[in-house]
Amino acid sequence: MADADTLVLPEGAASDWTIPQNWNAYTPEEHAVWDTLFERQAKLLPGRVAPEFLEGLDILRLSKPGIPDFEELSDRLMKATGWQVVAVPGLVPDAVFFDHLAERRFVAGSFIRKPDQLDYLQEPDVFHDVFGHVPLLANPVFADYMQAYGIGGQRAGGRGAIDLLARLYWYTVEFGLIQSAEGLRLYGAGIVSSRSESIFALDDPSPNRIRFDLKRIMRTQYKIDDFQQTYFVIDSFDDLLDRTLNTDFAPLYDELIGAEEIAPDAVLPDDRVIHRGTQAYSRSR
Ligand code: HBI
Ligand code: FE
Repeated sequence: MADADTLVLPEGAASDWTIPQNWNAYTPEEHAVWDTLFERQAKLLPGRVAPEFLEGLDILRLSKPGIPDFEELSDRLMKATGWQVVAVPGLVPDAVFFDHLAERRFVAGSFIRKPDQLDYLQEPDVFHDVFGHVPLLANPVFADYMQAYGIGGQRAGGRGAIDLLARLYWYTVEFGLIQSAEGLRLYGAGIVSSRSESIFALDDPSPNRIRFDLKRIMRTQYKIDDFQQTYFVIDSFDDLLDRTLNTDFAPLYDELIGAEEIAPDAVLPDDRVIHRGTQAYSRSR
C-alpha cells in the first residue's frame, strides 16, 4: 500500500484519522450483507482456520444483529486483551496506522461492500477489517504481535524499511498460514474474510506453501489484486512473536534495503517447502 502516505485527512476526521462509526446509520441492507458474509465464513472455516481464530470469533457475537457496534466490540476486546477497534474512512497513512497499533487500537473501515461485491473488493471494508482481523486480537499472543508490529513501524523510519515491514504484515497478518496439531490452518485476515481464498490457500495445488523465514519474507514481492502465489507457514503464534521480538531490525534493514527482491512465485534452494506450487492458477490468468 505504497500510496498510504499521499492521503489527505478527510473532512470530519480527527487528527488521528478516526471518525465516529455512526452505527445507527447502517441500513437493513448493509446489516444483511454482513450477516450473509458472516454465515458463509462461519460455516466454511471450522476445520480450515486456526483454533485461536474460532475462539476469538465469539467476541463478534454481539447483542445487536448485523455489523458490530465498535463500542460494544471494543468493550469486549478490551477485557480480553486491552485492544480497541476505532473507525476510519479507509486507508490511513503508514505513520498513523503504526501509532494506532502501538497503542493497541485497530483501525477499521466502517463502510460495507455492496451486495454485488460479496466476493471481491480492493479496499478493506468493515467485514474484512472486523471479521478478518478482530478475532485474533482476542488472542493474547497475537495481540502482542500486532502491537509489536506497530512499534516496529514507528521505529522503522523511511520508505525502504517500511516496505520491508509491509511484506511481513502481508505474509503473516493478511495471508498467513499456521501449522496446527491437526494440520495446516488459515489465520491471515485477507484469507479468512474471503470465501474463495479460504479454499484456494489451503487446498489448491497452485500456490507454494513455504515455512516462515523472516528475512526471506521481507525480500518477497506480493500481489494485491489476486490470490497469493506463495503462502508462508508459521509454527505457532508464540514462535511468530518470539522471532520478531528477538530480532534486531535495524541491521536487517541495512542488509535488506537494496538486496535483490524475490518474485511472488519463486521457490529458492534454501526454502523449507511444504508444498511446491504448480502455479497452474496464476498461469491460467
Ligand atoms: N490503513 N486503514 C488501514 N488499514 C491498513 O491495513 C493499513 C493502513 N495504512 C497503511 C498500511 N496498512 C500498511 O501499508 C502498513 O502496514 C505499512
Ligand atoms: Fe487487512
